[in-house]
Amino acid sequence: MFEKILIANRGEIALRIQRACRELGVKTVAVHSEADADAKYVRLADESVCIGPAQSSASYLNVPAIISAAEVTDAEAIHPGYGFLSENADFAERVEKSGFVFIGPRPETIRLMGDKVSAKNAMLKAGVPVVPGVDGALPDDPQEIIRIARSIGYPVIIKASGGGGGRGMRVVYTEAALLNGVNTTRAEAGAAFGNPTVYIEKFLENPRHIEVQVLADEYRNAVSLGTRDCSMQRRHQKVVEEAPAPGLTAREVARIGDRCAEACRKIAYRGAGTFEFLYEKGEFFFIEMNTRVQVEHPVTEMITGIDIVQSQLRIAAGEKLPFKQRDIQSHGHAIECRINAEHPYKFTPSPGRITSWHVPGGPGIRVDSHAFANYIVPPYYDSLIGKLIAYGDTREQAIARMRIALSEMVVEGILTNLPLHQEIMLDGEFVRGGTSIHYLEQKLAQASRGE
Ligand code: MV4
Repeated sequence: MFEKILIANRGEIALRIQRACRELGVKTVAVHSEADADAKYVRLADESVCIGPAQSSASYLNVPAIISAAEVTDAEAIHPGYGFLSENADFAERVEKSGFVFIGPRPETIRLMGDKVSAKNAMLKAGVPVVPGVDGALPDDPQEIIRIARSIGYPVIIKASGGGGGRGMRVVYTEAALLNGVNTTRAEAGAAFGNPTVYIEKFLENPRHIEVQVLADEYRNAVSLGTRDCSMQRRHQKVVEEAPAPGLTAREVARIGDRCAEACRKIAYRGAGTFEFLYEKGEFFFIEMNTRVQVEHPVTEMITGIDIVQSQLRIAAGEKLPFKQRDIQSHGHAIECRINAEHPYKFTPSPGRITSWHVPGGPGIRVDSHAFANYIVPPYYDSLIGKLIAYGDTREQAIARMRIALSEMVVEGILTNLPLHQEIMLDGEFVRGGTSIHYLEQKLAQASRGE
């Protein structure tokens, strides 16, 4: 195991990674911006280095400053967390070229998955079900484009190969709108990602967003840790996640999980990863792969008992996975509410001083947060101030515990989305389980019309 690693991130995930390090006896170096100098994860780290001013482009995205911090502190490896540089293949390469271990997949794998056309082709080849379409990038010839869209059938969705996570896509319902749609998406993609390549898929109208967590070591051992349902989202920001995805049969979960694990072996995947699927009418369709630890990883940890962040460190240190697929069992149900510093219904950010902070507890409750009373939520970064996770033997029990936890939680001085979470946990359709990716936006639109 490493003696010391550098954590190239901030907020709750910086603290989460530190906790994994502490348990493994690994020393930690926190890097931070000027705005985060007094943060909890900076105080708790063994060492800390200021890497630049508040804005992320000058600090948490400042590659030379991060590499220098690793050099001066003698760190052996760098954990990128999520967001920031976590899926930047050039960064991973720079880390390795500088003689450090990147705690994540190989740079080539990150690059493969960052390009959505190559990711989809790799998955198709590896036996993972993908959204019906025509594999590969869309050609330039307008007649060809029209022919391809006809063969798929309308509506179709045009996606930028350099996009992902909801950036650079456009739905087209008729042939009349097709070529304009393609040209506009190309132009936007060229400007936003420096890559005008687009591809086209059948547009699934009312799917769920279900993902599969995997772990793979350097020796082509790979396991699936089951599913998560992340359909409760607004504008591509997840609000509530749960594991396992409700309503799926054990056979379905085992089947898709095995496909993902097999794909990991085929592409020699290394580390923790997530296969994102759209799920509609009993079928899974791959859309993207995330090559990092995700915000919602705790729900999978709760139902499998496996520490995903510790696993990342062990894999990066060259250890073999200590379990086979048959050793992995899922028990009970876990739900995560993302607590954001924002207006609960307008969603405008609400940075500032937290004057009062009380977190819930009791059986099955976990709180992952870097916040505390008198902490000042800076205005420069995302609004996530913590995650409330409730575990239960059944989904009903997890929901019941989450309702109680939400009622115990007190955050004063800033606005939070706690009231929205209270409402979701009482929502009849949520309680039933299996709502689509459009459910929350529809519910919010109805509420704002006073229905
Ligand atoms: C789709 C889709 C419907 N059909 N692809 C949005 C994020 C990116 N990861 C892929 N996305 C979608 N791709 C086809 N063929 C609908 C979405 C989508 C979505 C997906 C997951 C979670 C939230 C979403 C919200 C709107 C649209």
